[in-house]
Amino acid sequence: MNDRPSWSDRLFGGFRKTSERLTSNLTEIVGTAKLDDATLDDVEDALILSDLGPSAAARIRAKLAEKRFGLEITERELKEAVADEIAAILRPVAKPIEVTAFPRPQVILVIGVNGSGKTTTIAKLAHLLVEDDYNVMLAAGDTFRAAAIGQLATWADRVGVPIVRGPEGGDPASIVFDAVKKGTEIGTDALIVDTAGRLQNKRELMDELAKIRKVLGRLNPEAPHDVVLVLDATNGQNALNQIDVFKEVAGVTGIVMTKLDGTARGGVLVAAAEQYGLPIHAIGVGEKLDDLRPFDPDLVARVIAGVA
Ligand SMILES: Nc1nc2c(ncn2[C@@H]2O[C@H](COP(=O)(O)OP(=O)(O)OP(=O)(O)O)[C@@H](O)[C@H]2O)c(=O)[nH]1
Ligand SMILES: [Mg+2]
Repeated sequence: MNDRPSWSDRLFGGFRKTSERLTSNLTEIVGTAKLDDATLDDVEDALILSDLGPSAAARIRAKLAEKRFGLEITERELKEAVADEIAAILRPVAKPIEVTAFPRPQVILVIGVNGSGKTTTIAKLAHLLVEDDYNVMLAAGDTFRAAAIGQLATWADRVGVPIVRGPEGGDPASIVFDAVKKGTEIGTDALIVDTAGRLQNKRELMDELAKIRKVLGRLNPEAPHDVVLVLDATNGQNALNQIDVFKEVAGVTGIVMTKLDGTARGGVLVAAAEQYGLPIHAIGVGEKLDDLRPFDPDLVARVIAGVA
């Protein structure tokens, strides 16, 4: 009845581009026997070409040099060693969202540029939390487009969670305020707030978030507890630039990387981990409800290095 590829097949799909490029390059490099400077240069180049970014590449190179310089190394050993170093970068940031807020609800603000996958990710995250027995509520804070409210409402229906919505063009801060009040009344554990993607106007985004924070502060000074940036993994380097901007403008507390299927440039996950060190809560590998999950850093590292 379900002939969709499994979660792990889809995960492999998202890292295929990165992995194929990296492993074919590593395969060419080895055969020169000893791990010397020239070989290390080639390894570093291969890592950069695979979207892992210059700083992760430099770190992995340094670790390989520290542990194995001048030693003979087989292709398999090199790939295993690279996998170990990638895992060391990913492990500290692989942190699922935890619902710990007291008082409830935990307010999770979801931000990102247009089309990065915010609304779909909210639905998937809600589903994940519902499966963990949390009471979840959505708030339609993207009042910019009429269709956005309807889209979130459809998802809320599918997931089976309540939604608080206002009119098109309404004030997102007042919707969030209403949602927190209602959530408090009905015992919501996690309130996930959709927002409009408007990177083109930083000022507007900053003002809107400041207003949401101010209004929330009256109900709960700790809120929003999470400011989750949704990134589209097919955007490569551009996704990293978005971290820079949103970190500064919106005080991002964690990342969800989505569209890690098909044409994704999965290596960017490692680049993001190395350069920013922000928690990466989950990865999305498709448009269905069960397509978002926390990730296993060791498995992802092995997939990227071609030893899974
Ligand atoms: N392949 C793939 N597509 C995805 C994934 N997540 C979201 N999408 C698709 O990406 C498109 C945009 O997703 P939305 O969730 O509407 O993005 P958004 O950030 O809310 O967009 P705006 O509200 O316009 O800012 C939709 O067609 C989604 O189905 C994913 O993990 N994989
Ligand atoms: Mg949306």
